Amino acid sequence: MAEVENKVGKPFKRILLTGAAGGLGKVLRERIKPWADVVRLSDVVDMGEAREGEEIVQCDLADKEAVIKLLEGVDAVLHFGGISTEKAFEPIMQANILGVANLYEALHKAGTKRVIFASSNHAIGYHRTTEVLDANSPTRPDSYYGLSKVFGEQMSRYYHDRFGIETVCVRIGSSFPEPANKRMMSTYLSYDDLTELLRCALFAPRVGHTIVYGMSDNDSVWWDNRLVAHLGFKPKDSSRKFAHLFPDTAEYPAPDDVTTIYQGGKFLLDGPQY
Ligand code: NAI
Ligand code: 15L
Repeated sequence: MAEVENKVGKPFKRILLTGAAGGLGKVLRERIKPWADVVRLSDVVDMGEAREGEEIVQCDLADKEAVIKLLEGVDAVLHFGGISTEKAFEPIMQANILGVANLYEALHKAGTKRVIFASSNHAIGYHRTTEVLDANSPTRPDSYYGLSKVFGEQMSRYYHDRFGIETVCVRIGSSFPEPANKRMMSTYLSYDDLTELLRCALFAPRVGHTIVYGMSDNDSVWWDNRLVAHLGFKPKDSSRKFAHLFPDTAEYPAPDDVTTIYQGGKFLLDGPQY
């Protein structure tokens, strides 16, 4: 932390948020402002005018020269940009694989030392819902999208081993205003808990290369964060207050439905069809 701490102002001089025009980017835009003198917001789409304490840089993550410029003067990164659902391999390769490779090369050039990578539960989506996973469980992607998140996790591990860049990979469950289905009762991550997890990941003195599951304090869990106590993350919310929305019925969940057998849910069905 010593090398990224700005002694006179807020903890960081400049934080970069990629994917700033997306669902979570919009949620985080104001919430992360107390952490840095300047928040640089980036996305491939237009984001309009910068507000106070912001810089806006429109940039395609697949454009290496643009990403190198994007990282100039950045102390820490919240990497939320990229394709966030299952698509054909080509666009995923551009945004999530080439995009992450460009990001880490640029981080190294810029001397940036701390990254929070928005990974996904779909990196482990082919594990069964009867299992409980921790940070050491093998990855089992459920889609090209999940595979690209595994790539991002491994890219960040490599850059930590090679150059000492620290990354916290957050395998986000389902971060929305409320669970949209029964599955999300297990994977729900409230916006407040997401923000707190990012704060912990940014400010923990040493994180090395950490993998953490992004979930609230839900009752039915598939993931165990005890190996990452060094982050100090204690979720305050729970999906339990939404339980009335999804009563168990004889029809649902159907026991032979793959979307209830595997943790990745319907992403399993969205992958390549031959
Ligand atoms: P989103 O799809 O709303 O936002 C992603 C943003 O990335 C979009 O604004 C999009 O324009 C931008 N983007 C796409 N391709 C790009 C490129 N080539 N260059 C630059 N920007 C590009 O997704 P959301 O929900 O905000 O998620 C943010 C991140 O968190 C994503 O990386 C997603 O995979 C991850 N995540 C989100 C979860 C959730 O529950 N919302 C769950 C698990 C992971
Ligand atoms: C994700 O990785 C997606 O980005 C998000 O849109 C949700 O589908 C989430 O996973 C989920 O599994 O609910």
